[in-house]
Amino acid sequence: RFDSISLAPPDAILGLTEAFNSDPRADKMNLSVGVYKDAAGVTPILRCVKAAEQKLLDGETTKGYLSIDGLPDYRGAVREMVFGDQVPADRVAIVQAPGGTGALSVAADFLASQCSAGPGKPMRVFLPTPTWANHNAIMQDAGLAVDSYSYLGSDRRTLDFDALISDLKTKPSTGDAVLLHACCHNPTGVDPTPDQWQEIASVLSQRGLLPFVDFAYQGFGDGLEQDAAGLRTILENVDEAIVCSSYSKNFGLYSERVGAVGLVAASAQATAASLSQLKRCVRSNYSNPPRHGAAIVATILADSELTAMWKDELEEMRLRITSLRELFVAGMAKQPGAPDFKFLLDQKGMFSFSGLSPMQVDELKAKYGIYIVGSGRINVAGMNEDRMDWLCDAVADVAC
Ligand code: PLP
Ligand code: TYF
Repeated sequence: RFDSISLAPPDAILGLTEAFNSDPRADKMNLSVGVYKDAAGVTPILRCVKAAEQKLLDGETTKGYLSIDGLPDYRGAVREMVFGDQVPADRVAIVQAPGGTGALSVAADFLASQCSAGPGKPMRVFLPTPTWANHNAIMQDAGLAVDSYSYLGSDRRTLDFDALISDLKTKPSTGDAVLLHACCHNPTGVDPTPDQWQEIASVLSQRGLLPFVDFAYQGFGDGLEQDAAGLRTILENVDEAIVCSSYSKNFGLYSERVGAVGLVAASAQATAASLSQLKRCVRSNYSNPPRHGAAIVATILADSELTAMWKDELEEMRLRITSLRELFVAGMAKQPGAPDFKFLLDQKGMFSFSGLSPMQVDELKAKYGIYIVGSGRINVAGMNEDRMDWLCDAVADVAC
């Protein structure tokens, strides 16, 4: 009966944003949820998106259902962005999904229903420690067994690569999956170097482990192609992979729910069979995906002018985040007795582990209305040039 149901815990990140929204202080600052904010403090609609929407509005003739795997032009564009021409088209299946989260969920359902690590051995998914909190819930809800591998070092600011490799060599069995963040690791901002990707790829290949790649921040690290370099290295070494991509961040389409599952198989036949099973997972879940967000992405990427505009706008967001990192580090360096935050400059994407303790995080919220996730993860993209001195004074007040 419903009256025996207990309250579910709130989402640690989205729950903080609810608290932020109801905080009456005018000078509050949200450094929790991973959304980009411009210098005026708003999450903007990209100009290329507005232009594409105008085109769609003028040209759209039907609201009929999409096919189960989504809009063909969108799927083609995703294949090019994620896989380039590295894998022959007949070995890649792309399924449009509602956001990166929807993609992870479809992929997890697919793995849980179709894959095992041997007769009677359910597949396990190994997640980095730490990882995006939702990973655990999505995998478990799909019925996959979840385990972990080492990622962040005890300094909480660099990769413990020896521990990572040692875990990948010993913990998973052949046929298990290893979840990797393609770039801009959430929540740490710490990514492997090209040499480290090479070694990870070799271990995956030698041990027969499936790369399960979460690609939510393409273009926010070093650039669109550069951010795919780790994935390219993996795909040079293995003949099967599953990649969940999201266009929430790099097209600013958060609420439109645009993502995709990209599956690479060893043969055209295995690809076709896998695609049919991915479609079965979609069908029994939400039948077919929503059109609008995917149509925006497809419209932009089919038009060279809009594509150029998008690349400029994405680059502007990426470079601005880098400059916010620099301003914050420089601002903190001027604070007497403050911890050294230079390590933030080596980290990629929206997030960094700041090293702030849960107590310091609480104090920043109570005293200043600065909202940071309890782990100390900060969304650099929520900072603001004009208020950097104020932010640095506040952080120094709790951290010195
Ligand atoms: N994966 C990671 C690592 C993320 O940070 C996010 C953030 O939202 C997602 C997946 C999900 O993306 P989406 O908002 O497109 O569902
Ligand atoms: O980590 C983040 O902030 C983003 C946004 O349940 C997000 O990935 C956070 C929590 C969540 C869904 C999205």
